[in-house]
Amino acid sequence: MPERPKGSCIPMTDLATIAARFAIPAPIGSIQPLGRGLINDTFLIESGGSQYVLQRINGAVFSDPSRIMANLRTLQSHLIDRKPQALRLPSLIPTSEGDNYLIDDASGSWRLQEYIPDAVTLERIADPFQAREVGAMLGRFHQSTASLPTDRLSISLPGFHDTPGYFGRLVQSYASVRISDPAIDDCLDFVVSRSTLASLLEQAHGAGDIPSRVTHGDPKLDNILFHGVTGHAIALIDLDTVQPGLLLHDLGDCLRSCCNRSGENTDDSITPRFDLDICDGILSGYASTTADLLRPAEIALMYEGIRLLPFELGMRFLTDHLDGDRYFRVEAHGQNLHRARVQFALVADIERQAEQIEQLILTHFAG
Ligand code: GN1
Ligand code: MG
Repeated sequence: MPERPKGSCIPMTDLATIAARFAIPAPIGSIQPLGRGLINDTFLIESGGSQYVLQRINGAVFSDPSRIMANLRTLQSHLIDRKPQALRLPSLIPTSEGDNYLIDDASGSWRLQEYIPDAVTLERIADPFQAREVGAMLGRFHQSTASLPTDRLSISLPGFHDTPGYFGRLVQSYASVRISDPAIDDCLDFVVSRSTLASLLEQAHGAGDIPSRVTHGDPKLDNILFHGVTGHAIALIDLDTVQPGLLLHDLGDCLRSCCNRSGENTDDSITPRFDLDICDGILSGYASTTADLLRPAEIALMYEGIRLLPFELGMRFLTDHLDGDRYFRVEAHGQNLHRARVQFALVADIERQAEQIEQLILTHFAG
């Protein structure tokens, strides 16, 4: 994989020049870095009294940004027809030439989106109301896209949830680097002792038990916007990974992010925990907006999906650490190893609470 572009090095004057090429009022006002994303470079732009989100799409990850843009258009027009309540997606602002995105002199792809006003993101879930709101939002997304045939969407990121593929690449990277680090060896033992988990959902999908559906791909807490006053979840952002996939990948990813109250970058003094009350709230909200959507096999495999996503992300972080931090943004070498350990600790806590999680699934989805 090529080196990731270094977003923090983009001079502000260049950013202003890029922003001015979109159909927004001149002159461009303030420009600030925005969000905690690990892949794209994101900036908040002010112009003509309005705010916008300017993003450079990481070309080392997304080789064909036109697919992302086509998917966004397909999704937006599907949702406009259906008008689901309280499911807003940020709209795209075209370039002055009427294109959906622009390519700069260094072949970087840029796009501009509206900045949804009155909305906030949460760093942590604080109460059951917020947990329910998260689940209800993800459910609304799945329910309202269930009638969009998956073949109308392109694959924007091939192999994105190919867990067996991630497993293979981790084993390969481990074999090819010559570092001796007990922390890495422990992680690898943890992964290898659970190798059968990697292919569980793929197999069920291959056997026709669980269908391909429209997925968000990255429904972590940062990507859900809440109304600043009412506290209701109102919008989903970061739609680059919207593509055909498995519903259980989305649900598992949302839970691994939200139920880990200490976040993806906790320090070593904190043992990451999978919070059952938050899980309860999210599943209850999700069940309330997805009546009859889930197949029995999806419900039967839900626990494994919850266990799988932190397992997969842990493997991705660990591989990137071994490969020299080429995929996920880091502040220092070692951060991806640490992130991997947090995800594996979460897997272990999920396994420790397996019975209670299965019980919550039964409570919300049986019958
Ligand atoms: C990446 O860029 P960001 O933070 O939205 C990653 C997700 C991971 C997430 C972990 C395209 O998302 O898959 O779950 O980091 N996105 C991609 O924080 O790989
Ligand atoms: Mg993302």
